[in-house]
Amino acid sequence: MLKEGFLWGGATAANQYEGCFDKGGRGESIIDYIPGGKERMKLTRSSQIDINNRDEEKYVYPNHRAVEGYDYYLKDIELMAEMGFNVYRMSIAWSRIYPTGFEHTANQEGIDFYKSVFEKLKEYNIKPLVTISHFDMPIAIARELNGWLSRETIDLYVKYAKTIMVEFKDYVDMWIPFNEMNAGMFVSLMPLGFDSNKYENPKQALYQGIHHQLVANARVVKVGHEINQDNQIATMTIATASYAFDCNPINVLSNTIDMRMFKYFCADVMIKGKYPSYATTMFKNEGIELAIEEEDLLLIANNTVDFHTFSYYSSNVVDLVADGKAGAGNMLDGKVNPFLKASEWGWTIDPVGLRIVLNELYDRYDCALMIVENGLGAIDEFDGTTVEDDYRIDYLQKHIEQMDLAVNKDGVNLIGYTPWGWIDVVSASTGEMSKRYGFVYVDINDDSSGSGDRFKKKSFYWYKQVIANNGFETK
Ligand code: BGP
Repeated sequence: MLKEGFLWGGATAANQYEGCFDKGGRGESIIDYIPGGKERMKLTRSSQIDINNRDEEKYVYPNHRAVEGYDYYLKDIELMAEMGFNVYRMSIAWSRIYPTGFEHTANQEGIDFYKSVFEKLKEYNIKPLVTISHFDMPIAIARELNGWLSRETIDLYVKYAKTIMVEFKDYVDMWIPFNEMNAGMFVSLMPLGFDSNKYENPKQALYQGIHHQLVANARVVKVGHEINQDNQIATMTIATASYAFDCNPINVLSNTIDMRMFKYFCADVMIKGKYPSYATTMFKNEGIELAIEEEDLLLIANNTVDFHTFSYYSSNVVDLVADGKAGAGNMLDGKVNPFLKASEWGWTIDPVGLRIVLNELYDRYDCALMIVENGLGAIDEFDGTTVEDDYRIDYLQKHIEQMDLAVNKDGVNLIGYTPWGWIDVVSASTGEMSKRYGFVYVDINDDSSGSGDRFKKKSFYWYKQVIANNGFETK
């Protein structure tokens, strides 16, 4: 069982949940130009997304409607309360607050909308954990400044972050400036607001973008602590478990080196307050020259985060020597692990990997940890009233058991758990609705048709019981 006061809840992001992309004075966001469908990542990675035009004949844009959280939130919060949530990880849509990002005054309708979300959460004693930027920059910043490639974006972002931290001071004291900052290393458009492949040195472009985010993160930590000294501000990265395929030292070494840059680099800078030597050495060796101003490093050193949050879905296998079969996962496409099964989308299911990651992170950072995304994307058979999702219960139960072991056998300081898409939302990597994670089924299809009605799945009642018991006994 987990500690008294453990944070139990669920997670969503504005761009995948709210929909209503043209309501409430919201400006257009980068996600409004990214089509849905299995080809989404391929299109994004091969520079085929046009951020100036939509091709509505050829593509669907499922994030426009998403699951209409903008209209349904009051009812949805009641469902969270019924399950016993005491935390809700959500994000604010930047373009609801500053429609283009360049305005000097915030959009009052956007502020009012989130105030009413927070009021409702307060009524049920559900603590908001707010992501400030979750893959949805205003499109005008992407078009005019190339998103995070430009240093000017830092000021626009800090203005936005400051506005919401002041406006929502009475409601929110847990913040995540950036969702999965290390995602930018694999696909730059959504997290960074520009396509790194269009630059002569793509790696240099993306690390420059990440540097600007790291500076912005430090500025938000500074400002956030000034606005409210109780504010707790966190990193958020993808934390996959990663294994060498075998004991061939070449594979072991390659796994260590790959993971250092992917899994740790962003968190190392935000938690330890400096660029690690493995990164600066890699930059030097690969001819990556970043524009870093002197004050940046001081700012980063003096404004480290308060805790570390991460997503965990699957694990990865590194095999440089044998010709292992290719697998899939959250951003990483390693080799297939012969000991593990995978989801319908090929993401390896590895609960023990979660315990490994919890231990690795706690050993490395010695700070409070929170799992802010975890879950199984699966095809649900909806029978008109519910879904018998035993496969989802099985996945979550096994991961919660490993959390328990990490806490009670290994001594990890884990403070909370918010499984991804507690209610079905549009998938980030494929834009599909049919890749469902929720305890609550939403009647919306891949082409955005459907009533939008909500139905409790079997896992809804199961998770309610888990929360009521504060986890379960593990041996
Ligand atoms: C993470 C994102 C989320 C979420 C999740 C599941 O990378 O932070 O936004 O969607 O992955 O991924 P998917 O929706 O592609 O299954």
